[in-house]
Parts: sequence; C-alpha cells; structure tokens
Amino acid sequence: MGNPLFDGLFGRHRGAESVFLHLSDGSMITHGRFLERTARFAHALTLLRAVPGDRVALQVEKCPDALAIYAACAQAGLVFLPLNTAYTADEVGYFVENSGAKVFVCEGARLETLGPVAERAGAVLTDLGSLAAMAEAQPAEFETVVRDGEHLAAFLYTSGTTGRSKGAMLSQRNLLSNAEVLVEAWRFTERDVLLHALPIFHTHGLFVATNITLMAGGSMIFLPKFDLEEVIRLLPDATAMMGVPTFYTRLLGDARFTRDLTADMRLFVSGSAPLLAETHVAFEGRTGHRILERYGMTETNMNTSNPYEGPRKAGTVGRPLPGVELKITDPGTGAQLPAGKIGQIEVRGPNVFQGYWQMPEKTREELREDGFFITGDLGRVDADGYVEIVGRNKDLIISGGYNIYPKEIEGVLDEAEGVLESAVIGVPHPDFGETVVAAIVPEGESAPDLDALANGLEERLARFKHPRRMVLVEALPRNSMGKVQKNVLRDRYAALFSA
Ligand code: MCA
Ligand code: AMP
Repeated sequence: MGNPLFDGLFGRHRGAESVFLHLSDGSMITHGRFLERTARFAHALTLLRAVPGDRVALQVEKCPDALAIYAACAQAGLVFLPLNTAYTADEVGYFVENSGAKVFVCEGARLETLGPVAERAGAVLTDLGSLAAMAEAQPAEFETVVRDGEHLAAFLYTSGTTGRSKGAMLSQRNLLSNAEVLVEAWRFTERDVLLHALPIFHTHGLFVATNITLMAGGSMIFLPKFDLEEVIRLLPDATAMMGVPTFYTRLLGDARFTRDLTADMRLFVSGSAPLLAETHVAFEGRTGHRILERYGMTETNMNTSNPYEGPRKAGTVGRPLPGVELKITDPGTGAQLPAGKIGQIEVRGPNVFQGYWQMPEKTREELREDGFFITGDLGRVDADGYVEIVGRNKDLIISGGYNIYPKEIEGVLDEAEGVLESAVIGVPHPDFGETVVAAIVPEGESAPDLDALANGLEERLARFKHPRRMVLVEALPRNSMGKVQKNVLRDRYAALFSA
C-alpha cells in the first residue's frame, strides 16, 4: 500500500537534481528541492491539525509554494481546494464554508478581509508567508500517508446553470489515470520544458500541465501569468506549451511570433474553450505547427485529444483518450444516437469524478448510475471517430478560458435597485472568444443608473464575470412558454465587439 497519486507524481524522480521549475527571475528549483519543500509543507499542515481527508483551501497568487502545497496535500492525504485569485470574499466564503475546509491559506494582504470568512466557516486561516515560515522550520522528509486510488485528492468548484457552485470531488485515481494517459499520448519526457503561463487553480494549469510535467520528470518555465512579452522572450527555451485559445490569438497578433521563434518547440496544446478553425490554420501558416486541441472538464479531466502522430483536425477535439468511453445521446431520452448525429456528449472512465460534495441530487442529475457523465456539451462524432463540439446544452459563457454562469450574474443584477429582470448572454469577442453582455429591464419609468449597477457587482462577483456591456431593454424576448429566448439576444448583440 502506498499513495498512488504521490508515488505516481514523484516516484520516478525522487531527489533528482534535474530542474523542475525555471522562474522568471532566472532562479531554478530542482525536483529534489521541490520534494523537500513539499515535505516541509506537509508537516506544517499537519501541525495546523489537518488530518487525512480534511480539505485545505488555498487562494494565493501563482508561485512555487502554491504547487508545493498541492503536492503536500497529496503526500499528507489531504484534499486540495484551489481558488481563483479573482474571487471576492463573498465568493470565497461560500467555497470555504461549503467544503468544510480545515485550513484556509490566503495572501497576507487579504488576512483581514478573509478573517470573518474563515471564522464563519470554522477554518484555520493562515497566510502563505506564515505557513511558509512554519514549513521552513520543519524536516525535509515526511512519511507519506497511505492512500488508495479511491481516496479524494482535490475539490474543484464549478458553477452550475442553477443554484450554487458544486464541489467536484476528484479521487487520486481520477488525477493519476489522466496524467498517465496524457504523458503517453503527448509524449512527455524528462527532456521537456513546458512554458507554463496558465493559472494553477484550474484543471488545465494544475492537473494537466503540472501533473504531466512532474510525472515525466520534465521542467516548466513557470510564469506568474500569461504575459505576451515574457512568453515571446522565453518560447525559444521551451519544447511545449499549453494554453487557452486566447493565448494563441494573442501570439498571432504579434509579428515577433514566427517560425524561427518556435523552431525548437515540439507541441502546442489548446483547450478549455473552442479554438476557431481559422486560428488553427493561421497558426500553422505562421509557425508550421499544428495546434493539438483536446477537450476536458473539471469533472472529468481530459476526455479526448487530437493525436500526437496522425492528423490533427481543425475544429475537432480528437478521439476519446485511452480508457475513456464517449457516446452521443439524445438530450431528451438519453438514448445513444448513431454516428454523425448531433446530441449531448457523455463520457465514462477512470477520469470521471466521484460526484458533487454533499449534493447527491445534483450528482444523480449529471452522473448516471452506469458511470456515464452528462457533460452538457453538444457534439457529434465524425467518420474517423473525431469529436466535434457544436454547442452547449448548458447556459454557460467561456471567456478567455474562464467559465461564467449567467444565472449567477442575473441573480445579483435582479436584486439591484431599479432592475425588474435581466438576461446575461455571451457574445463573440476577438480576444476572449466570448464576453459577457447583460440585457436589463428597468423596474419603473426611469432607467437604473448603469454605473451604480456595475459598482454594485464589485463586492459580489469576481471582475472577470462582470458584464463588459449592459444594455437597457423594454422587455426580454420570450417564447410561448414564457422562457427567455437568449438566442434572440445573442443574435441581436452578436456584433457588439466585432473587431
Ligand atoms: C482577466 N480578465 C478577464 C479574463 N481574465 N475578463 C474576462 N475573461 C477572462 N478570462 C479581466 C480582469 O478581470 C481585468 O479586468 C482585466 O481582464 C485584466 O486582467 P489581467 O489579469 O491582466 O488579464 P489577462 O492577463 O489579459 O488575462 C487573460 C487570460 C487569463 C490570460 C486569458 O484569463 C487566463 O490565463 N485564462 C486562462 C483560464 C484557464 O486556465 N482556464 C482553464 C479552466 P478589469 O480591468 O475590469 O479589472 S480549466 C477548464 O476549463 C477545463 C478543465 C479544460 O478543458 O481545461
Ligand atoms: P470547466 O467547467 O471549467 O471544466 O469547463 C469545461 C467546459 O469547457 C466543457 O464542458 C466545454 O464546454 C469547454 N471546453 C473545454 N475544452 C474545450 C474545447 N477544446 N473546445 C470547446 N470547448 C471546450
């Protein structure tokens, strides 16, 4: 009995003197040092009385210690809960409380604001600086807590089309199986240098990018965020990059992004949002590289991928990964549809999560008894077995790779003074792919003050969720059943941000 996730990520490169992280200031951290840091944090969390199975929530800027805390959770059998740094205290409060987090790690500057949040939730609040200082004084080895594949390793919250966010419970086996498959599928080795510019509070930057690199014993150029100048400066030192489509359209917008600059790269991966076929084509024209597009979700990690060898088809997300079953079903009846027909995408495999934390009903709605998970995405499978995502059966906006649920924003707007009701939609945006527009129906004769309305969102919602435009309308378009016709609004405002 060991600890499958921890052993899988560190087993082959324990103590290695090879570099794991190249940091922007030119310094480096080896695999061996990273493992020591991990052990020290595992001790520190244990000193804070976190015991196996407890949740550890973390809302800090991207840094090596945040990764070490993730690894420490795996080693100490704790459940890691990373939170977007853009979330307001209101938003964070829900996650910490709902998860029953034992420890909550935040930035020093937010200690005061988050104090009441942690207190309400009954979590031990510490700032990263204090935790790091505590860790520093601990031994560099920690006796790895024994776990099996079914034990939980992480909670990631994902909003819903109705109601509050749900904590997707991911087991050790969910994370490990997907990393193993992807290392193989994308041919990662210890010679790889991954340019890492994604946030590490989501599946893409944490489980896909980091787990794969750790498992392969490779290294990452670890940037605090996507910064075009830095990415262009450092690309020649990298062999691979993972990004959301916005990364690639921004790169294409810069004349310095050329075939020469990317000559030593072997792989560009895109995901989290649809990559336009035209971006795929333009990218190949400019660099000679065909972006490898894959498809995943918080609840499932990665489901499908275009092949490493073989045709990477623009506008598709490739075939199901080894071990993953995928079928297209009728959204009404759940019956499987024949090849070529459009329907909802369902997936099953060792990658599929364990359900939503303390929400058995929500879990039953989306995770069938036979293990198939209803993704809420609409697609079809072509004659070669490639999956094409054609739309969503869920009211969701994906802006720059961040998921935004209209329902959540409408809830806040509808409570505001002077607003009778609202409808939030996503419209095409040249940089973010989609962006948020709110149609507002005033309550009385006089129109609400839109600036005041925008200010009112500040404390409630992370800024990336704020509508980029609010428009006043007399009434919302509705069908004969009284349901708001968002497609009518989307058509009406489709060109608001056209380049
Ligand atoms: C930042 N802002 C945004 C976004 N990001 N607004 C809308 N959508 C966004 N994605 C806002 C900020 O609130 C701020 O607003 C202003 O833009 C500038 O902020 P800054 O941080 O400088 O923005 P940026 O650096 O230009 O960020 C854009 C970005 C970033 C690089 C595209 O959003 C990013 O790294 N996205 C990746 C997200 C990701 O990892 N998704 C994976 C989810 P203001 O000026 O008003 O204050 S995992 C997933 O989906 C599944 C599992 C999968 O398949 O991978
Ligand atoms: P999240 O809930 O953040 O995990 O987002 C998952 C959703 O992102 C999926 O259900 C899809 O709608 C979308 N997504 C992820 N990868 C792709 C892709 N390559 N193309 C289109 N949509 C994608």
